[in-house]
Amino acid sequence: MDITHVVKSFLPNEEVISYKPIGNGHINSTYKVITDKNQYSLQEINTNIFSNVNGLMSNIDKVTDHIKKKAYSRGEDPHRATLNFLPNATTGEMYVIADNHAYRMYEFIDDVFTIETMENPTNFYQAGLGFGGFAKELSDFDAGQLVETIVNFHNTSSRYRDFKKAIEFNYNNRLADIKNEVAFVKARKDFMSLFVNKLENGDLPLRVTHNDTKINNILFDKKTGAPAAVIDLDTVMPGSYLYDFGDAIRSGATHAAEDERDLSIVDFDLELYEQFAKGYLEACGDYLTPMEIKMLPYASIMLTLECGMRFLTDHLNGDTYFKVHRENHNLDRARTQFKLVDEMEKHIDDMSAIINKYVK
Ligand code: ADP
Ligand code: GN1
Ligand code: MG
Repeated sequence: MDITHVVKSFLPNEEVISYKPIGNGHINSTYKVITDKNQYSLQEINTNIFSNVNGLMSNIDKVTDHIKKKAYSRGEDPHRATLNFLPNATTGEMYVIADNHAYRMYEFIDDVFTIETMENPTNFYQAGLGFGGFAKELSDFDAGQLVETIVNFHNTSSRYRDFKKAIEFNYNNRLADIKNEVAFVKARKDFMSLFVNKLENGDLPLRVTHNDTKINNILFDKKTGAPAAVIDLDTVMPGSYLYDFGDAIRSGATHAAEDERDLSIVDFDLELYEQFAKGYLEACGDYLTPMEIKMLPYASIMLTLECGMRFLTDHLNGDTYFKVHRENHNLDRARTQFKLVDEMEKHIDDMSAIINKYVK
């Protein structure tokens, strides 16, 4: 698809030299754009999923502004510390609607790398510093300023209700082949309300969180290996620190890809877990309440179970939410997540011991 005219609507005075799709996100489509003057990311926002583009971009504008001001006051480069979006040249808005799609553009950050599958514990320690740093940066940001871009996003009980509906829907009788996976989820129904209840009764505080801390959503500095910027900010909204900690562990404390078909190589690596926990608590441990700390070991299980259940739900719904690239892709993804949950459950005491080791 030709996106030159979209780029031109943001940058009327620059010539597009080239563009190519980048990243492996399941929701939006991202392109790297090179013009005669600079490099950018152009992103098509999936408006079936993010229906309130105005609210979403207003969230991102406020949050990135907050992070930029802090970076600036520390003498750091605000153009590397977070994403810098371009206003549309015609409308002045931070996005544009073209050909029935919503697009936004932001500066491409140079000399960084991203990681799809974690291999090096040092990188995961740095990711802990990065995501913990993000929590710290936003600890004084008023959650009331943000809209919920996806309602009940990490409400695991509500996700379970969606799963039950998908079982009824049963696209193409897919249920017939996934009895074990369905039973695996159902056996954990009661656990799913653990955080939901505590957030509702005030035992857990509401925070400003990222909510999609997959390890490919952080940029690392090529020269130092240190975290540069946390990206993919569509789901930044009120949430719990437990979500961000848990989702990073889900995606990073394993050597296997999220869609690995050979389950024998899907491992939960405690060494990786420890390195992330160390970095995370070093960065924001002082901001956590005793209840958040107590719940941290359960966070990885909750977020991995929830994600696996969401993949299975989408499989049962006929693959309408996550992008799929092969037959049974969502089912393969669900299976890796359940294998991880199984492994994590066996190591709950080890996870608690690690958290206690790094709590100040
Ligand atoms: P998606 O929704 O497709 O996951 P992301 O915002 O996470 O979109 O971007 C996808 C990938 O593109 C990232 O993992 C990263 O490798 C690269 N990328 C995105 N934005 C930038 C940027 N500003 N600077 C450098 N790389 C980027
Ligand atoms: C989606 O967009 P991406 O790929 O970073 C999803 C996350 C899931 C993740 C699983 C808005 O994230 O919630 O954890 O896939 N994002 C949305 O890989 O649903
Ligand atoms: Mg992403």
